[in-house]
Amino acid sequence: MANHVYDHLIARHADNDACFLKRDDAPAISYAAFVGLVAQIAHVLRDAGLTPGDRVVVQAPKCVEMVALYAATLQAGGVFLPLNTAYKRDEVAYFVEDATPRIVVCDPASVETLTGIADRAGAILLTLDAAGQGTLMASVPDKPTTFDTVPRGPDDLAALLYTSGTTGRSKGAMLTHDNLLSNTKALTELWRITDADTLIHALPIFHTHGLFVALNTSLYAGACVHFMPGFSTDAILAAVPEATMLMGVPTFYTRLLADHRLTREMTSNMRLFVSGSAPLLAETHIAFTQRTGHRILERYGMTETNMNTSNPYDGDRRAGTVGKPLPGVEVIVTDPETGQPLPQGEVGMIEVRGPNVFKGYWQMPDKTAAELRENGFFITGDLGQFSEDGYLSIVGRSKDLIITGGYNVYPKEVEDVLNDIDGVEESAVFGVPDADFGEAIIAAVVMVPGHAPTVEALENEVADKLARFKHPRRYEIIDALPRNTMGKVQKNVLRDHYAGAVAAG
Ligand code: MLC
Ligand code: AMP
Repeated sequence: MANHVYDHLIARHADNDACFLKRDDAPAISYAAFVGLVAQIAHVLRDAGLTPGDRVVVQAPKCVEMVALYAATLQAGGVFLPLNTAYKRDEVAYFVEDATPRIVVCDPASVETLTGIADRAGAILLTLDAAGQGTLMASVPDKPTTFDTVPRGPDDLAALLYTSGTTGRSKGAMLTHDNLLSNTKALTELWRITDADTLIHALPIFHTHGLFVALNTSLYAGACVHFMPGFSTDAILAAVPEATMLMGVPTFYTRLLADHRLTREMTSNMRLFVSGSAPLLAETHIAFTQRTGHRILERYGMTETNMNTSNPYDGDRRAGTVGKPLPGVEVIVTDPETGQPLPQGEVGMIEVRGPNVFKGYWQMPDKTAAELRENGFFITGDLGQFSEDGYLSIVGRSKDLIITGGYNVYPKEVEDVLNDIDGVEESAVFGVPDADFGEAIIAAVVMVPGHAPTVEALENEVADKLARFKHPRRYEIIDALPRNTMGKVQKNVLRDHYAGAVAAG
């Protein structure tokens, strides 16, 4: 048996001397050199005890070696589990405990924090820093540049990506080799990605967008990737004249638009700008076209499903819509109460079925059963509507979720931390429109009379427990939360009342 993803994405490049990863501060890596590095790291993983199906948890800075670690995990038959570098100790501890990995790879700066966590899970701890150095790499130069690839079939797990849940505990989305490969093929074809492309890569590589959508398609097509450590307007504008593609979240586009150096002339070599992970405002889409002549191509996806829909490459890229279902993917809109399909034009729950849809949540059969129907449709929690000619618009979310700069934050997780603080009676966390991040987080907090902690104390506790992007940007201390007659907190009332509060400072 072959190795489904490795064979199609990596093995084919063994003799390809073309550029794979181009960097501003270091030499480029060719495809052939990358294949060799991947094999060397696969040896390290196997020597560290990795057996097929074992999880490899990685919380490391974005670097070439981390991309190679992803590919090496697949070649060695493992399951890749990347974590946001912003996650704090308690957050990482949960993922490691839940996923019981064989190997944990972290930044050397986090070793002290992670040693106990890895030990408790029985995992080996290795390190990898931003320069691509660490104990993971120590013996790499001594390893052979070929490795006997471990066979993996289409239905075997390739990755476990955690998504937060509305009810608290994060869920590990089990993604198979075919989930990744089928989506990679569909996107590469649809977006016409070839070995003549140069993609600007400024996204993090611990999420679906930067890891699978951007890197897998490039690997499949043999494209060159201009690999940046993170988002920088200056670096992107400097790269644009030589590049052909950019993939980003809407914040990328609003920030680029805010810079007068972005012009039609300087983007004339560009072929495609893709946006996703959060709603792109129609006004941003229109302003971008007016400035550059390019129509941003918006697509819609999720951790559980990879990409579901895309605006067309040829044809109308319609502002405010996420386009049409990808080839092989079925998208329906159903009545959220009954699950019955609704007539075209009505707003309802978006459900998705296809080879892109995950296998279920790691060790959570009840949650899987609640969201993944027996007939294969996944209930996304997004509310949408089809136009007469088949374009999907996302009009809201039934899940209590905030998306800030492309990162998902479930209010419940933040409220739990706040409610545990001595002197806090209760809290409600919600998002308000924000020009930079799309949504910004606000916490309305009700204190126990006579025991009120300071806002600084709230901030400190949240900072200790949660990644920075989950922190409320503003705290509103109020006497009581607004509730409806059923006793449910009316977040829409809070949202309406405090919209603009962040901008107003
Ligand atoms: C950084 N900060 C954020 C934040 N990113 N706060 C809220 N939301 C975010 N997204 C914090 C920083 O820690 C900093 O804190 C302050 O905000 C200002 O940071 P910055 O320097 O302006 O941020 P920057 O580093 O430039 O990052 C912004 C960003 C980044 C938008 C470039 O967040 C990003 O790359 N987002 C992409 C996320 C992504 O890949 N999503 C895909 C998920 S997959 P302080 O302490 O300095 O105030 C998915 C499926 C699909 O959704 O369909 O794709
Ligand atoms: P994640 O769980 O990080 O994979 O985030 C997935 C969610 O991001 C989806 O369920 C949507 O709510 C949202 N999303 C992704 N792409 C888009 C888009 N183009 N427009 C609006 N929302 C989007």
